[in-house]
Amino acid sequence: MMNQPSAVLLTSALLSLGAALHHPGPPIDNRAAARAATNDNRRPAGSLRNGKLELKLDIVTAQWFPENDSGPSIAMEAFAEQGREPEVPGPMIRVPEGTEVHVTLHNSLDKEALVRGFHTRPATSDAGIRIPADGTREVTFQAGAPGTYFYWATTTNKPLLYRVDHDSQLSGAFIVDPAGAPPPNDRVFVIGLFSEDKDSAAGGPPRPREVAVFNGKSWPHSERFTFTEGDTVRWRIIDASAAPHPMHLHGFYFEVQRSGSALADSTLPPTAISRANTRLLTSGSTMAIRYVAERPGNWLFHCHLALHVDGKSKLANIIRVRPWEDMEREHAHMHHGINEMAGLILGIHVLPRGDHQVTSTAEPRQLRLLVQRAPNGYSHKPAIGFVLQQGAEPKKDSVMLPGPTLVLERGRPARITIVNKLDLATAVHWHGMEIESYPDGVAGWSGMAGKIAPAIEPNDSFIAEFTPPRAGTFVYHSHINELTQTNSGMYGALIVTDSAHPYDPRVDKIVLVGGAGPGNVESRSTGVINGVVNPQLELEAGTTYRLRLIQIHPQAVVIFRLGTDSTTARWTPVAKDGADLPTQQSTERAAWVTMGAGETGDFLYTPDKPGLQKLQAQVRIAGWQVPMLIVVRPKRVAQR
Ligand SMILES: [Cu+2]
Repeated sequence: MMNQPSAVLLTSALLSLGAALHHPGPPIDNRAAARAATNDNRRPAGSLRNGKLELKLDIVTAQWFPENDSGPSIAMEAFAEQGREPEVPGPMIRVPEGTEVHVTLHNSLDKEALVRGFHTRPATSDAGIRIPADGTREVTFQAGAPGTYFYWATTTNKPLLYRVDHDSQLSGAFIVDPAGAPPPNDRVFVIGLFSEDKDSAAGGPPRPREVAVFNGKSWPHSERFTFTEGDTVRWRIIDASAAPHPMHLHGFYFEVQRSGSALADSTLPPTAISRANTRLLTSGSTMAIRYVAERPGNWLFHCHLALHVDGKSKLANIIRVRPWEDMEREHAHMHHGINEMAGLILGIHVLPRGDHQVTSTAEPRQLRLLVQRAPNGYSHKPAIGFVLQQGAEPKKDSVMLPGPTLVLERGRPARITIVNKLDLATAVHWHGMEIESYPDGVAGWSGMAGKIAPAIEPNDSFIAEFTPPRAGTFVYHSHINELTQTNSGMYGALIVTDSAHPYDPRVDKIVLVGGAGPGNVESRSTGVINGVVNPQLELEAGTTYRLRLIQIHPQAVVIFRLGTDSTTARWTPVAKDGADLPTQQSTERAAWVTMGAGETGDFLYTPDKPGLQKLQAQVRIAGWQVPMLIVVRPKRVAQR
């Protein structure tokens, strides 16, 4: 799989920009005066009669408001259903299986548009339909097989992977429901990504800026949901953007039921790993997920790439092309709460059903975690990270890179005091843990009305109390300004044990990929494994090891491959995101896996003979890779 964010970066650096930006200001012409409505994908477009859908779509220019409805806006290209205002994302086509679809497409722009997605599913390719300026084309086709699909257009003649310009919101959901049943009670989300780099067009250094949206809106202006504990939620997510998005759900797992693309969609086979709290959605792919809102409180569903949830990824910062340092300075003084983030985030409130009693009477495990800064933690770059206090207070500049491995027991309460010794506010998220909302680590959000967790201000502390309900491989990390904080070292492995899941460092090997110093959009943080660029592991032939892979680099999609230069080893996945896999998904296979930020995976591996192996962690295009050298020793012969 490609590491698409760098493709975005590269492309945006090559784009030349002609369209006018408005903040606010007079519209360029009358077309630009039309305001793009936010489409929440609840209204099927067109008119459906006697098994036939009639739909008239126009491509127009419209003023898009990705944040506040009275906030900054920009002239974008958008789809409009005839007789209605333009919409971002485009009008949703939703029909039962067996429907004949007749679409009249008009292009009101003064340039050619290439439109894709108006064809029968499944399909193996789609040549698209070219519509000249002011041209009209008609197309009739059978909707085809049920699934989650989308249609989209480009006016810059780009493949989806490179479509980030003013045509980047020309996307619409296309849902085909099974025949003979009422449409399921679900919701549909189209992901959009607008990216621009003004300076490089003028020959200056690249300064790409991005705005990422769910159904046309960026957090905290995206939709929020209120469920009651125990409710089942069904969502369809469509990545119609040029980037991959590792989608993470706080508080509970989701089950991936279907996985697809613009062309085809299918249920997951029983052997495919389907349960996750983080799943990588690549550019152009779709997924249908289901989850039970199991515990009360405030939760998030969000992309785990830092830039797609960063408060600096706002339209105003694209329009003003502000230097990164300015944005950082402003960010540092922001009141930390939900406004500190922006982009691909959906808020979830779960109301309690009945009483909640804390049942465990076990003595809590007490830990004291300090968050500190080491000025030269990464040779020449400052590190921000954790240090575990054992006895006397650690030195002011001591930081563990990565953070200490925390080993907790399933069912035993943990009481972790986080002491913030930084001059920045912070918050710590126990990623993947099915715990109460209050200690979940989203400042200004976690908890419930009346008791919302604050950010941990400088010299302040926070006590996270929770009881891990499941044994497995998890990770903890900063949930504030991750480009700086998580990239700079605020991450560590979190292992929960029980009798069936012991943690024995002789056979349990943590492979933790994270950032190697502060990153930003102009220069991404490079990566390290277990805090170093040249990690080594010593194993013994014939012994079975549990490799606990954790990917928490917030700017990377990492491909792991274990083997020699010429051969790929075999391993057996046994857990994903901390949850054990069902037997039919836990089968031996070639030892490689792609992981987005926030994913973990446990793999059993038995080196069969002595020699050198390598576990390569590689990021395509972005240009860093970390090889972990594995020295396999001969099996020790038992002494007589
Ligand atoms: Cu993302």
